Amino acid sequence: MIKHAEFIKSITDIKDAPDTNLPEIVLVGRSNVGKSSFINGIANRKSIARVSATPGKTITLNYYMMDNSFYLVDAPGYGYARRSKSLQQTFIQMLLAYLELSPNLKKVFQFIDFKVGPTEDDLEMYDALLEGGFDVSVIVTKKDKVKSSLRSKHEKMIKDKMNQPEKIFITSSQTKDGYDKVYQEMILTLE
Ligand SMILES: Nc1nc2c(ncn2[C@@H]2O[C@H](COP(=O)(O)OP(=O)(O)OP(=O)(O)O)[C@@H](O)[C@H]2O)c(=O)[nH]1
Ligand SMILES: [Mg+2]
Repeated sequence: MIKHAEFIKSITDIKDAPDTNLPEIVLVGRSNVGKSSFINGIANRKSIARVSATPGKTITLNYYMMDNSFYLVDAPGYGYARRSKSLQQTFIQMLLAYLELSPNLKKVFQFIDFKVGPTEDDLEMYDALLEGGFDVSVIVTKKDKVKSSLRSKHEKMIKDKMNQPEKIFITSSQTKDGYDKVYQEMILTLE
């Protein structure tokens, strides 16, 4: 697991990205799906990344350096209805610019809520990422919120809607379920 995590910087313009050439993994998903919580969980830190019960907490691209060897990049979520259309557009543009212009981007983690399942926005983003040729892993969050008797049904529903993703991890930031496997997947990025 991650031994050392360090917050490096927040940016809104991709030209301000760190110039250290370390590989990057970006976290993409709906507001409130649990992207920032995932960073805290995998880094074993209570609040290196800011988390909130209110959607819309993350509003910049935030670089976290893991074990001095790669970055996790936290991004603002999409699909937060109470945000103005123009602000939602601003965040989407920022993410798209990042995806297009980051030479060290190695992998995209697409986040999906286990209880909610993939939304229209999620499926649109996921398809666009595959279309764009990105290496995408699906990180399903909040496993603990679904009763164990319903979990296999939810898992099947998500896999069916997403057309059987090649790489999919069912996780919980509460119990750390699935984190070992996601960590292994992150390590592959460095090879
Ligand atoms: N029960 C449970 N709650 C979770 C889990 N992951 C995240 N949460 C909760 O979900 C809420 C949103 O989490 P965040 O990590 O802030 O979500 P985000 O995707 O970063 O949201 P934005 O910054 O708005 O894009 C918080 O109240 C978290 O505590 C999980 O695995 N289980
Ligand atoms: Mg966040």
